[in-house]
Amino acid sequence: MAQIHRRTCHICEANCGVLVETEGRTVLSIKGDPENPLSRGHICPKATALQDLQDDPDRLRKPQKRVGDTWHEISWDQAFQEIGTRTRAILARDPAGTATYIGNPNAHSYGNALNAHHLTKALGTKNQYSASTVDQMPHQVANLLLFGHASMFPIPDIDRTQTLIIIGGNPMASNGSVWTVPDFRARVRELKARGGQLVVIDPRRTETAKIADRHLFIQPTSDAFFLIALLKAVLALRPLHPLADYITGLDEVAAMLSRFDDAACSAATSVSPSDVAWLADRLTSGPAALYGRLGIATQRHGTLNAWLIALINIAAGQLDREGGTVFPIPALDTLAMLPPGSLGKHTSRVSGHKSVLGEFPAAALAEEIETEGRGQIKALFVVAGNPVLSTPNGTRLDKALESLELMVSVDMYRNATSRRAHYILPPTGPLERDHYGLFLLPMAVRNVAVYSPPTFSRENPESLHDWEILRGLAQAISGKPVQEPTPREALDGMLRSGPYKISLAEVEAAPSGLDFGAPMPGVLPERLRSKDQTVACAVPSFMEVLAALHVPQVEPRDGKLTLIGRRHLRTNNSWLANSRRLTKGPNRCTLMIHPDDAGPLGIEHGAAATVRSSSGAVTLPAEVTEDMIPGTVSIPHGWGHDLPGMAMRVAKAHAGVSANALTESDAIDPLSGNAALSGVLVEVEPAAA
Ligand SMILES: Nc1nc2c(c(=O)[nH]1)N[C@H]1C(S)=C(S)[C@@H](COP(=O)(O)OP(=O)(O)OC[C@H]3O[C@@H](n4cnc5c(=O)[nH]c(N)nc54)[C@H](O)[C@@H]3O)O[C@H]1N2
Ligand SMILES: Nc1nc2c(c(=O)[nH]1)N[C@H]1C(S)=C(S)[C@@H](COP(=O)(O)OP(=O)(O)OC[C@H]3O[C@@H](n4cnc5c(=O)[nH]c(N)nc54)[C@H](O)[C@@H]3O)O[C@H]1N2
Ligand code: SF4
Ligand SMILES: [Mo]
Repeated sequence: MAQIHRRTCHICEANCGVLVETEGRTVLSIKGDPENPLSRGHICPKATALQDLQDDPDRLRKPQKRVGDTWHEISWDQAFQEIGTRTRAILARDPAGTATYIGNPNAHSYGNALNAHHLTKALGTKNQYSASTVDQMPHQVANLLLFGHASMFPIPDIDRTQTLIIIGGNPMASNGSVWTVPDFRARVRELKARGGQLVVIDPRRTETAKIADRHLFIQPTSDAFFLIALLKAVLALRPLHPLADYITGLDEVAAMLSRFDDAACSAATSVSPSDVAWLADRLTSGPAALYGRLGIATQRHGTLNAWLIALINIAAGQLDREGGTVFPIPALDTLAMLPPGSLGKHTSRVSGHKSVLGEFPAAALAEEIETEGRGQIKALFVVAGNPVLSTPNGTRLDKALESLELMVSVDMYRNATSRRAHYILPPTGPLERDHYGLFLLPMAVRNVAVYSPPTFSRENPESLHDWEILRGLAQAISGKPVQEPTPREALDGMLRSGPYKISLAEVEAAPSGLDFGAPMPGVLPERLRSKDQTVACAVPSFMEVLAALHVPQVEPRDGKLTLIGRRHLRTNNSWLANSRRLTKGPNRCTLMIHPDDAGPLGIEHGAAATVRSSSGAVTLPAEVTEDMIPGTVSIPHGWGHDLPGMAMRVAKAHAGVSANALTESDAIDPLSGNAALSGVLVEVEPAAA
């Protein structure tokens, strides 16, 4: 008999409600859940990939051990026992010789999020790496130093704003990031229906730019100078605007900005002073929100950009305001659960990077494996990550991984990274586990609580959930079992002590979700976690960087072009590469290039082009398009699935090339350790025949 299960799609941050129709262990269909108060029936094509992932014959179901180039299926007992013994031997020689890399899907699994620390604790390692430093770390550093907690993300109040300005984000493809905003398109339609406007600032005319009222092209990585000009313009419009008494130091920042020349900023960014003035007017004349995302974060000035965006919202009176930017009050409060975040607790061995939120830059992982001496990483545990394809100069990292004495991947595929592992430990299938949007509901456009039980029981009774694997590894290494409530029990406890004092049973009784309404304005004073309960705008470390900043001269680039990335609706980083449904259609791993650049270089639409940087070279088809700003080219990341030893047949047939063969591991935002993925200088030429 067919059955309908209500659950949350955990693939991207949008957390859409889905209806999964099943018969036995067969999925008949996956549709949007119209009763989910957050997503209101919306889904994207990726939801159907849940089924592809669940049924994929290439998905690993048992622990794998590599001996030389040969893979063997082994029992869980053998896997844990051997990993424990080998890790202890390495630790006995050098207690600092191990490391972890925690990938993106950990943010989409509350079981992982609550248990990854058991592994790092058992290893006793300071060598912690994650996808955060190729992603949102700049936002978190700005949150920490402005609001006192790295997880205090202000989000645009899209459902009540009149002007939404997006810089460096493409929610039409990504469905939003550090902003849980399912059904973005419909929300924009509603914004326009009430007379509001969407403005996009991006070096590419993106899918989001195409539904916007205005799109302004901007030179990649020049954002800080645009944001400086915009902050100046906003301050000039509202010189006497009374700020809340807990906001201090904006005048100090304003004084520092006066030395930046508007005309020079405009020349560097390609955004005209009149457009800056128009944006400042929009930001100060009604409910409005400025939102910046990945494009402003993954560059050398990432943290400065995140800070300036917050200051613009503050100066325009749009922080903690209805229709401006707001702070949700989630049913499960991450502010209570997570420490605020620390800076500079540890220093990395090779390049002396300061740790940020207890992590070193993912860009520095390769050098810590390569460089001999005490503290050299000899054992690496990768949990749900694919850093060979997702971190800068992945080719260099790939080589480094080969030299490890022990590498363990907790992953369901033998992919670009896990092929280097000695052990791959696969978790239960995606529909065999429960879900709660622990890290994502706190950034949602409505305060909701929604829990999904597993749709299926474990296909194989011996298989383990990720959290059980993490605890198993911790026990195998430390010799001590982890005695703690299960994630489900912990969830219940956290919900009960949370802002709405509800039990998990009450949440489960509403399978499409409990709705606590739109985020309320005016909550910042009680949410603030800074020591003196103020928002001190003139953050000393940021002011120092600002003081040393100079508007770059626009210089000829010796025929070089600037590389940026992009996302497509039918991918999710690298982890849906083996989905039959999502890989259908035209090749999406192309080099986008403006006709003005393509012409003189002899690059033709559809023909192969070779792109070269100081890290390496790739060859891929050119897509000649006026959607790019001239001088800039774009390659999506998460591709390059034809490496020897991989076992992903669908992915191999649609391999593409890795953008991170071109990015550079020494390009880092010094304030956050985040990789500067945007702005790599490349040479482009027709591929040799
Ligand atoms: N050039 C460039 N590089 C980028 C970006 C960019 O825009 N441009 N974006 C960056 C961003 S934002 C991110 S977040 C990173 C992502 O970086 P990573 O997290 O390192 O890479 P993913 O491609 O997300 O790989 C996720 C891995 O987890 C596995 N996986 C999926 N679900 C599960 C699960 O439930 N359990 C377990 N155990 N494994 C699972 C998948 O098989 C895959 O191997 O990439 C970054 N890299
Ligand atoms: N379909 C799909 N959805 C996803 C993912 C996916 O891979 N596919 N990945 C998920 C993850 S892990 C994340 S973190 C989010 C990211 O979500 P978004 O932040 O929306 O990320 P992108 O779509 O990469 O958009 C970044 C934009 O920045 C622009 N950009 C690049 N360089 C610059 C620059 O220097 N300045 C400015 N102003 N803009 C620049 C790019 O052209 C691009 O339009 O998406 C998530 N959702
Ligand atoms: S938008 Fe994200 S959460 Fe919603 S269906 Fe698509 S992948 Fe799933
Ligand atoms: Mo990400």
